[in-house]
Amino acid sequence: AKEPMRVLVTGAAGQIGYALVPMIARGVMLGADQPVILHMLDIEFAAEALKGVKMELIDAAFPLLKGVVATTDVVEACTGVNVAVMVGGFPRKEGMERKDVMTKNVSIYKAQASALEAHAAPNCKVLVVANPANTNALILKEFAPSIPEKNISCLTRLDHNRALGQISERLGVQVSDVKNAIIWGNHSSSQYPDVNHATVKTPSGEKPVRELVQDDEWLNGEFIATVQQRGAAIIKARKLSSALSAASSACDHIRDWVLGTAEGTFVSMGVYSDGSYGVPAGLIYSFPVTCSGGEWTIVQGLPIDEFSRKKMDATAQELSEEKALAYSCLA
Ligand code: NAX
Repeated sequence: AKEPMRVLVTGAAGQIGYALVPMIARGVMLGADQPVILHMLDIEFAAEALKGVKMELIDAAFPLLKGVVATTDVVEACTGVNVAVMVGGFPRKEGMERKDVMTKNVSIYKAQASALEAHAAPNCKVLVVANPANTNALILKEFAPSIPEKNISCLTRLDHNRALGQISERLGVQVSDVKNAIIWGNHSSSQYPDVNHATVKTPSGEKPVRELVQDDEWLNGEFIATVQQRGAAIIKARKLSSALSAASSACDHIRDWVLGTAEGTFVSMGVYSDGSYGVPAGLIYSFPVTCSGGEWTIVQGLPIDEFSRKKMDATAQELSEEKALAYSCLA
């Protein structure tokens, strides 16, 4: 039998946490043969609710779940973890300045970076979900210099999955037959959902999405806007932000990272830019990646047209500005 893996979920008493922890305990994230020990962190304000989540995890009698740590102590939460999913953060409330929200999150991610660096298992893989996800991940990277940069990522898989979902709805095909969409850049409305390399499995082989949709105006307009604005549309409908889809996508992100992507398939991950595709190095930017042996690699050599170039640069520009803002909040 495999040794249990320790998985940290911060903000575990929140909405996404509530959807995510049972998925992890069922093996959706790390596989049906992988026992897990859940580490759940939240703040004092949510400590009672967190206890309730722990009670439910016990009540669900998950066969793979070998232990639950529910705590408000960041050191206890981070100790020995192999995977860290950072969902906790300070949300933007109505009337709040961007800078004030950034200041709160910078201080949270700086402190949690230090705790992970000092106490997590060697080679711990980190996924930041909490917004601003790319910049929180960058702060975490900067303040945990001994964690290799290849181990720090942010979630854009939800946006990626949204793009696959929109194509599947439009064409009336199974979403599992659609692949290789790309989310470039920031997990924000400046992201660029790109289907220039996306394909659909058909009885006569794989066909490019553009060839099947035959409507470039829709693909270059409404499709992009729908994916960019999907989070807001969910809030409007549910009066709450995306939770089950975020949790499921976080599992997809970690599963593919740890267990590998299928041959010929790439996925989107926010990772530390090495300058690929002319994206400034030193940003956490969403790229197309393949994963193997527990490591991601940016897909190289995809042709980029002028339309894409502009959109990729615009979202990089926004990330550079966010980075500058984050640094100004450190002072
Ligand atoms: P909730 O407000 O329901 O939950 C957040 C939880 O984090 C709360 O229980 C809160 O007490 C806790 N928390 C706050 N500060 C903390 C700290 N310092 N340490 C530990 N826990 C702390 O939000 P929820 O809907 O679960 O969303 C969580 C985050 O995910 C938000 O930042 C949200 O913007 C972000 N999202 C990111 C997505 C992505 O694709 N990257 C999509 C979904 C979501 O919007």
